Amino acid sequence: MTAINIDLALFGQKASGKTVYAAALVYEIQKRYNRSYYLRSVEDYIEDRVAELQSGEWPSSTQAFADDQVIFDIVKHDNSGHVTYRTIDLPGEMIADLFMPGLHGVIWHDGHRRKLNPYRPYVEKIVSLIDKSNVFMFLIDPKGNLTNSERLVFDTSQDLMCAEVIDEIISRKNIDSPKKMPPILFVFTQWDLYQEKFPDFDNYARKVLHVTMGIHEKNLGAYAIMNCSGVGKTRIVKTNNGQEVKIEYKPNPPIEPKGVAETLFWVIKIVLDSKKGEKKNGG
Ligand SMILES: Nc1nc2c(ncn2[C@@H]2O[C@H](COP(=O)(O)OP(=O)(O)OP(=O)(O)O)[C@@H](O)[C@H]2O)c(=O)[nH]1
Ligand SMILES: [Mg+2]
Repeated sequence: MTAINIDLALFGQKASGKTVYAAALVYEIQKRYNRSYYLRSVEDYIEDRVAELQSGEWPSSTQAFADDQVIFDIVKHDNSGHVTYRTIDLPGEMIADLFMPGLHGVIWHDGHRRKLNPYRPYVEKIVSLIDKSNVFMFLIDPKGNLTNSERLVFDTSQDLMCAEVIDEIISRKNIDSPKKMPPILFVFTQWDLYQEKFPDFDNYARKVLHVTMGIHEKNLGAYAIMNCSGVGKTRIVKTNNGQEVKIEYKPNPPIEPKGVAETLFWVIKIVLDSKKGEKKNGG
């Protein structure tokens, strides 16, 4: 049997849905897939977040993570493989600063400026996570692509983050052909809120990722663009602070994650397939 070890890097800007995705995945493994998988070294805070979602509340924003924090390991019962999820927190401003072209170009490409504060610690974390990982996942917040009037705009910062990180993967891992490219998964979160607005998901997603796809589609090996919802359904909560009525969407327990475990299964399948391919080619 081929054993696989996957080190998965989870990239996503602040509020892109990393914590909800991680909590929903933990919930799915424990509830629905516990015959095939178990969890190892789950951070306590993730299990607390599952409870929070089940009580109808969103997790509070995660405090800055330590370096390359392991969120959890997912292990197959037959020990044929395991997947380690790691992430880092990237504030929205940091993503904009590092990856968006400014007056003096893109900081990410500027060997001198990326060594200066406040960029340096983030650059170091990103680079170290790239070096450690053999599968990459980008979580994309669809909200970033809507104007106040709810029209689709292009959130260049998330798109450029993907493009630049992929660029860095190619150069740091000396990738000279799509065959050697690690698997990459783009996942749009919170899809319960957006599915009706964008019924043609593929078309929507490619518009949002137009820079990344324009530059890198030819360089990518195995990749997929998916969507998920960590909670499946929400309820509307109206709060009245005396002056205005605020409308919010909150989880509507029990949660029913959609498309979450599928991201894990895609990763495992792709890595297994590529192992089989290597074997066939005598590698
Ligand atoms: N409707 C809906 N909203 C979601 C879902 N997942 C996340 N959200 C919304 O997005 C917000 C941010 O989600 P988090 O999981 O906390 O995002 P994060 O990337 O961990 O954010 P930080 O910890 O601040 O970096 C939540 O408070 C919800 O408002 C989902 O599945 N459905
Ligand atoms: Mg979080």
